[in-house]
Amino acid sequence: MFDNSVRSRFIAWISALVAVLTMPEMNLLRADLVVVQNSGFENVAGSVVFNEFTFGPPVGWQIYNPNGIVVNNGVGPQFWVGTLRPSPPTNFFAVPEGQRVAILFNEFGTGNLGEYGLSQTLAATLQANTRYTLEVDIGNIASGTALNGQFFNLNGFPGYRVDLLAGGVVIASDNNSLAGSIPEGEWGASVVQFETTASHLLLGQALGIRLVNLNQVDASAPTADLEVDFDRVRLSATAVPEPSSVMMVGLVFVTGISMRRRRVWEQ
Ligand SMILES: [Ca+2]
Ligand SMILES: [Ca+2]
Repeated sequence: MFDNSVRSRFIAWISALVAVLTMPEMNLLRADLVVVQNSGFENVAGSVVFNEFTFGPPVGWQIYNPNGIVVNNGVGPQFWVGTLRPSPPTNFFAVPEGQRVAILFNEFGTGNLGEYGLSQTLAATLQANTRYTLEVDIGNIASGTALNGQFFNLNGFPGYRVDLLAGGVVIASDNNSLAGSIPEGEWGASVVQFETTASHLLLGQALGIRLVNLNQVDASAPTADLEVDFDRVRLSATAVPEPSSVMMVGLVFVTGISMRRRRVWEQ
């Protein structure tokens, strides 16, 4: 059993350890936000504006179109990539950030033709000994009538994926983990985490983010249009101590404790 004196010293050592680990000079356990351009999709310069919608990729983002199905010209199968300025409670009960959200929309009859989405390559590069946390709000849009009077059946949810990339290679994903848990008209929080050690093949390569509509027909709503919405993209990087740093701090810690205990016993 520690007496009060030892307990107070123990607490002092724990406090000192925490202070050391969080010192800026040590660059340990400190989360830095990584710059994501237009992370809330409010900047739609250059897009086609139609009432509450804009069509075309929001500033800073590119259309991800691996199956060649996104045309965005109003002709043929309709796949619309752009933004929506909802008027709650129509479509959504709330907007996570600002006024606009990103939309990945395709009409009934074009489901199951493959995935598509938005992507962005960041200025930041993959760093060693770093924990990355990518957070995105995922929206399950509810059916509603647009300002032009057109009703959209948006029942169900076609599935989503959020990818974190380095050098164009996916290094971590949230593959539709929130499916079935976001009610119509509401938002869920997607989290993707990835941690590097001292070495990784893609260190120094540009980081990237990809937001995907899986475009899967929902069996509970087989005649609905298919849409996933996104907002509030955040990426943080936290330096994690190298094992050698941890061992050094731990050694100092244990040595300090044992010296303190020996002094107490010698009293
Ligand atoms: Ca927004
Ligand atoms: Ca829906």
